[in-house]
Amino acid sequence: MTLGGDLKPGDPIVILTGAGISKESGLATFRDADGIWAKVRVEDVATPEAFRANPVRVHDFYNARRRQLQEAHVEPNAAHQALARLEREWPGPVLLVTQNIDDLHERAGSRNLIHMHGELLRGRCEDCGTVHDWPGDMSLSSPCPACGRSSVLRPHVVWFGEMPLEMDRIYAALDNCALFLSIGTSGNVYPAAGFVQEVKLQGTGHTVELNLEPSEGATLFDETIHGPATRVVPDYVGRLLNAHAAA
Ligand code: BJW
Repeated sequence: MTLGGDLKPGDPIVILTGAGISKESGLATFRDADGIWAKVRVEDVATPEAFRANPVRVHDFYNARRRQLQEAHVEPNAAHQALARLEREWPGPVLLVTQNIDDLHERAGSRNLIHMHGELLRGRCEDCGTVHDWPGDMSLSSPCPACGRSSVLRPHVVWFGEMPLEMDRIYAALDNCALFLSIGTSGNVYPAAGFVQEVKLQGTGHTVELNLEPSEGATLFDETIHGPATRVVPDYVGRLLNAHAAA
């Protein structure tokens, strides 16, 4: 078997990324010992119930993360850049599905990208449904730019119990892909954690995990590569492009 299974130039590739890919850019993961959930409780900030009960606390949590994301030292790293390179140079479709709400993939140059858990730099009006770019702080007194009402804006993110975004497009791509890469995710949160099984059940894709350590679902993958994303992702992408350029 060649690198990437029986992958041929032009075959479709789907990549799933999680918080681990942005860790070396200075953004915390969720479930590591120094992660976000070690400092705040999920049920206080990442459910619709938490937002209804205490919108100020939830806005404060996302405002702080929005400010941090725009600090000068937070930049795409070599792993984000390698995935953008893969999209540019692979002679077939490459769909990048990220659970991350940061914008580091876009900044690195990825274009065929789905933010299945939403985007930190956007806000959504719960009244008129309009989604707006929102780089600054958000509060109860921020009026919706479309309908003008206050106390209706929320972060454009997917909380527990809510439906992730663009699932039909994601499942169609998973069912048709020849290679599925899962990068920097612990495999704790569904539906993303079930994507590897979807590829195995519905499709014929070769599945590879690239993560710092074995994830919850590591044994479900055909191949696992463990190490920091800034090392293992550029290395894997380089080998994949070289192998198929030489083929
Ligand atoms: C490195 C590294 C380095 C570190 N290099 N790697 C019971 C059973 C099954 C499911 C459920 C259940 N009860 C409820 C559910 C559903 C629920 C769920 O999954 N709960 C589980 C906790 C059990 N899911 C939902 O509610 C979702 N909606 C849903 O299911 O709708 C119904 C539906 C069903 C079927 C189809 C379609 C729809 C919504 C989930 C929303 C998640 N939201 C959050 C927060 C919002 C965004 C934000 O604030 O940022 O999204 S939670 C948080 O976890 C965030 C992340 O995107 C998500 C995943 O985390 P991720 O990315 O995996 O991070 P970590 O920290 O967990 O892992 C990082 C990894 O990186 C680690 O492995 C490290 O080792 C590694 N790493 N440094 C490489 N340098």
